[in-house]
Amino acid sequence: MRIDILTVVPKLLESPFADSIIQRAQDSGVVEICVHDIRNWSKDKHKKVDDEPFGGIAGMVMTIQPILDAINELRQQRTYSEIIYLTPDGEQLKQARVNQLSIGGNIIMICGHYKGIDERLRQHIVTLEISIGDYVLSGGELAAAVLTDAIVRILPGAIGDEQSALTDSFQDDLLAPPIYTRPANYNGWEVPEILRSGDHAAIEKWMEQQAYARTKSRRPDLLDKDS
Ligand code: 6GU
Repeated sequence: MRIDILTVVPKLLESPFADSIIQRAQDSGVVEICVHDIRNWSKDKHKKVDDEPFGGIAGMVMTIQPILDAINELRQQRTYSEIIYLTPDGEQLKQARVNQLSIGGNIIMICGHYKGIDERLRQHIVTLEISIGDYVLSGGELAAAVLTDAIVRILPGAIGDEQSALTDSFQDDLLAPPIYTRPANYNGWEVPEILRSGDHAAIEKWMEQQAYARTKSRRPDLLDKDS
């Protein structure tokens, strides 16, 4: 899979992909993540990528030309299944959408800045709009990093332990159960006896019960939906 991210602040996206699972996924060829500076496509002599909104509204809007030229150049090189615009008024990101994107094809992400991008790009070019929650960030970059991380970590081969991604919170609309490691007793804080029993069937059942109880108390909304 290839993910191309269009931004006016590429520096913001250097470190999120430069370590750990996401770096390893790139090294092993599971994914190619390319961050592009939208200014490189600007035909303006000062490399401008924004302009004043029509209607006498305050703030600046990202113009069509550099973004569309960047997308068209990328599209000449390969096909893309989604052109995603990261925006607070987009669809709120959930694991189901992440799963779907991870088995789809290549993705372009557009990071908005200032007041956002010209509406006509959203109408004619963007295929999916994503928000990562009901709060406002200063740009779409951190949201693009969140979305990319969530997609890449579940790509086949990204996590060494293939079981691991499937047991995440939210994969089955349940939160993850509590988890412990050595020592079994830390200054009187005990690990639950059952986890040390060696009875794998009983442990499995306990973990399911814990996951359910935790979901019921913390996120009851997850239990009474079928989306
Ligand atoms: Cl995708 N962008 C911005 N600027 N703010 C957000 C967001 C996106 N998702 C939540 N807040």
